[in-house]
Amino acid sequence: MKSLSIDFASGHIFGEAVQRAEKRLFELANVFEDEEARARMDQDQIVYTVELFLAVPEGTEGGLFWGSTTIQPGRVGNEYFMTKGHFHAIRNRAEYYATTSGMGALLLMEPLGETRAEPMRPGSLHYIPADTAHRVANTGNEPLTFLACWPSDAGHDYKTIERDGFQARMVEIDAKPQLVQRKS
Ligand code: S6P
Ligand code: ZN
Repeated sequence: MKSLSIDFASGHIFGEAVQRAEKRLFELANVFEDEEARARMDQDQIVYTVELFLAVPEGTEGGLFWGSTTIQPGRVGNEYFMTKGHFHAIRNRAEYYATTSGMGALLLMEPLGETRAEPMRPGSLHYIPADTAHRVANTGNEPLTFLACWPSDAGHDYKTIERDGFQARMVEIDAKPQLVQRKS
């Protein structure tokens, strides 16, 4: 196998086969509650970066993928910068997240919408069960980096989240991160 390494201090992964993708504000239309605030911000601003090592072709049964995500500190209105969030396309595929630096919250949403948050801090390890949508918010003042490992056939269903959103959002209230449930 070609060389592949992790710097555990920073959480970044390195190697010829590592792919890198950036998500900028213009790619996150309608993700945050305050869409007008997002539209007024610098659209080229990077919200998060993903480094990926796909050991086998996507969709292969029985393999594992490895990734590292860094979310910049920032907010859209009072809502913290966060990932788009997704269910896995094959719903019964689980995943691990492990935080290397920064402070954040892992939002976990069950199929009927029940949403909880697990605090992320350096060293925190998170098991994302099957059938659970996941999204991470950076609630701190520095970049938040976490490692991820998931099955190579899991796939991503972004459409359900684009349509329905999460039932709760991580927002800053009185200078503190709080999980606010959507009024239904
Ligand atoms: C993949 C895994 C992560 C995310 C990444 C970005 O299953 O959960 O690598 O892809 O954190 O989040 P998102 O929601 O934009 O894919
Ligand atoms: Zn995932």
